[in-house]
Amino acid sequence: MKNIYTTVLSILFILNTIGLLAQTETIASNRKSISLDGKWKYIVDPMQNGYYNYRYQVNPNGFFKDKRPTDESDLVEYSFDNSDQLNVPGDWNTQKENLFFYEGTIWYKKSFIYVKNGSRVFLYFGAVNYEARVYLNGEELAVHQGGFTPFNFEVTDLLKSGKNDVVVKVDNTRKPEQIPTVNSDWYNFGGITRSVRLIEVPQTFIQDYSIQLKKGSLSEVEGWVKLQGPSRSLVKIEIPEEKISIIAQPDANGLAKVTFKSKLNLWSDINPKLYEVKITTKEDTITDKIGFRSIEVNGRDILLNGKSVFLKGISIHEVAPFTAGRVIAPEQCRTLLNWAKELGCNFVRLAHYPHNEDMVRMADEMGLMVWSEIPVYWTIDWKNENVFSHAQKQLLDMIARDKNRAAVIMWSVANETPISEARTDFLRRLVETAREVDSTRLLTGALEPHGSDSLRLLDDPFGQYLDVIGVNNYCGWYYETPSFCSDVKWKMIYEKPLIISEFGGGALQGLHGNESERWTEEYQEAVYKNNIDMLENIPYLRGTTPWILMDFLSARRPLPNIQDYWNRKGLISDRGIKKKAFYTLQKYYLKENSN
Ligand code: GCB
Repeated sequence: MKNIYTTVLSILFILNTIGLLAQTETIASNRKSISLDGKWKYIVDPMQNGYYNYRYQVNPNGFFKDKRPTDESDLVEYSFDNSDQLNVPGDWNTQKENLFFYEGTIWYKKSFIYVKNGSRVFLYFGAVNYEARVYLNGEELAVHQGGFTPFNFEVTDLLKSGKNDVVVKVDNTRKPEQIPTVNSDWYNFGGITRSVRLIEVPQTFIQDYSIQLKKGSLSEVEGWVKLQGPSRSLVKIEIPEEKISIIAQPDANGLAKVTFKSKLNLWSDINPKLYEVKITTKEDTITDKIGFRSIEVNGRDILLNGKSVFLKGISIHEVAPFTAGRVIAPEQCRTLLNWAKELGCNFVRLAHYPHNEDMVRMADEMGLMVWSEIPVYWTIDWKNENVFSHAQKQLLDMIARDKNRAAVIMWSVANETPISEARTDFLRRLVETAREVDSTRLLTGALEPHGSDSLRLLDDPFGQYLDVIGVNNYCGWYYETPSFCSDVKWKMIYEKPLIISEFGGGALQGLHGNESERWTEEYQEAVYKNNIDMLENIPYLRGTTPWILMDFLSARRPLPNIQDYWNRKGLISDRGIKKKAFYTLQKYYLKENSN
């Protein structure tokens, strides 16, 4: 077997040398930690005056120095002390009315007391959208880009016993060379959107681990544990419930490989069994809850633990019910996933970017299989090698965080990207990257069909690299009217499983009329009924994730009194009220259960 850990390291090394990675390698985050969540002071800085001087050169005495006037004549034109506060985690847009449409820089500051105790300490961010420039006690640590993946820095030497200050310059300006780029159909929520923590570890600690069933096997577990630090003591991996206890010897790089056979109770949507897995070294212990399952394709079938499965899914944005903002609490994840369960789902598409870790862990516990994706969305700058590296890094970070979650059965590398040679090459390389670091999951992407309205043809050349073909198709919404859709036929050039990864239409909850009236619940219901008729005529269909569970904010959707900057394609309103189409899809999934 290829040493996947070495592959990850070499990719990270290449990224590092071209200056795209400033943070230390991702560390496993399921550890006790000191939370830095709560109120943070903030300064809105649309001119980036806290970073550049009047000649637009980087100012060595920017806001990160957190200066205070030394006497009454001293000129200091900012003050964290006298500034207002924002909640972390949280987007700024839905916390302050005047920041609703704000895109640009905001400086965050948090003071905290720390007592040094000999541990190594990492400053860990769940996610910051989009660019985070992080300072500790006035020193710049590094810059991180990408709004949905975690990052961390070792701060052992910079931390003081007593009062410490973290300052973060957060910038959510949309730019063509970013992932996503300037154009998307979801809200560009800015801010420190996920938790911030200090993680204390011993001098040599368990930096990361991967423990999963070996590809193609239902009984062989294969994985690795990576130590960081000087000591190379033995590593013990235990699954107490199965009386499994394995000892492994780390190599000079701290990598200990593990394989063992056992008749495990396998994870599935019907039996979401998670085992407590304990990893111990002389100095460190980490425990996790891990499920074991296999996922493969065979011709046009998707096999979960060797048995064909139909993916009854729904697409979900990481938007909280009732608040309109980003998800900030586990209960909000639970509400969303409970709705998916009520709908009859065994599958969720976490669109269009990696959702927070709680969401994925909860899916693991609830028996919901997951499609997880990176925001390679619409029109990316395909020919720019830096953009590719950036997309690749987001993909690697997503996989690094969730590789031990049985629920995640497929990685998606793209959504609705326009066909060209450069784009197909870009996406092919992403697929190859994912396969190198994770051989156990399926690769997918949401493509677009061609052909006529009544015969949808799937021949996108990118399909050749995927295990499962996803396709978005808005019959009855962006083309034709709902009644047209039931007779639409499909032709796909690939002998692979197909998932209709999006269909749907908008409805303002509570607006009623006849089914030809746009924006009524009846119109949306007709879109669902007729599209479901169409689905039932596709023999190689292996799942669907209609668009979308709940209404979500989108600055592209201004229609007054209907949208008011909401995409209304939710089956549930932002106030948690189910629309008629919810029950149409629920009925279809109930029927699929009895088939
Ligand atoms: C799509 C996109 C999704 C949009 C949706 C829509 O095809 O993938 O991000 O929100 O259509 O509502 O138009």
